[in-house]
Amino acid sequence: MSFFEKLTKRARDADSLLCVGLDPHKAELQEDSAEGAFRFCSRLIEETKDLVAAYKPNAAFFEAYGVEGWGALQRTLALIPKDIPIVFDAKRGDIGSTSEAYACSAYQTLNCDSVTVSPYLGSDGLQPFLKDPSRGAWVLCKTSNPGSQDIQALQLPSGEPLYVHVAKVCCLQWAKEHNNAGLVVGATDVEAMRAIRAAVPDVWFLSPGIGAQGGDLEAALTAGLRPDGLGILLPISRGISKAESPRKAAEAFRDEINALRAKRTAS
Ligand code: OMP
Repeated sequence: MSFFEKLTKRARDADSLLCVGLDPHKAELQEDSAEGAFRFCSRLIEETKDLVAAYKPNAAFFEAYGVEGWGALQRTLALIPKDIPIVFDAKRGDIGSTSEAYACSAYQTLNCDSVTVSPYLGSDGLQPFLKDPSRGAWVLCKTSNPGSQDIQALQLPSGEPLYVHVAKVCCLQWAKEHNNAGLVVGATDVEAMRAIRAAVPDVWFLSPGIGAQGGDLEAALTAGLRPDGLGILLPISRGISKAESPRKAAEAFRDEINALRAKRTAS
């Protein structure tokens, strides 16, 4: 089964486009240690595993605890049920031979289904993440932070913004063989999302920015959902982890997303 078939199946089976982010920020932990990070993630997974389409652990928060942190990441990954796709958020990408090692780490050593990657080193830097159809790469296209305007939005001589070019070249050329590239398109810039959706109508988006970053869920879904009611995975970290009841917060996000999907597919 290809990575995007697995994601589609899980999204349909769970009736969810919600991706819970596993970001053990030091300030949110009961105990500032790798064990504290593991417990934080373990609680989130336990409370939300029937509600999610995917989980997205961000490597940074584990690496911050050194070798014990890496162990906590591996123990966290082992708690995730096999039918739930994992997005390893590590924003990899290097020269081809180094990307081979990064891909081995994400896919073989950690056994994650997908990884976030930068397009900046070009096609040879991305190929190692794309050669196995059962794995997927999420290419940074238009990120959710304010600084995404600095370079990603530059206008090319063709008149199109760089992020539209990245979307087309990565998905329609570099990942053409297995169709296993998705795009990171922040939910905070709906104009960009609309333009990218027009350029690549079928591609899955990973769209952070809802919750702590203040993205507008309805506007994002209107701009980015595919007509089949799929095509966007919405990772939310602090908006869920900081809630008094992460389960209730995750349920509320999932239900709100589904209500908007229903409205959109009915129209
Ligand atoms: P919250 O803002 O707490 O929901 O966290 C967002 C998560 O998504 C963090 O792990 C970020 O590193 C990540 N992220 C973005 O916020 N913006 C992006 O454009 C891309 C990512 C990402 O690749 O996941």
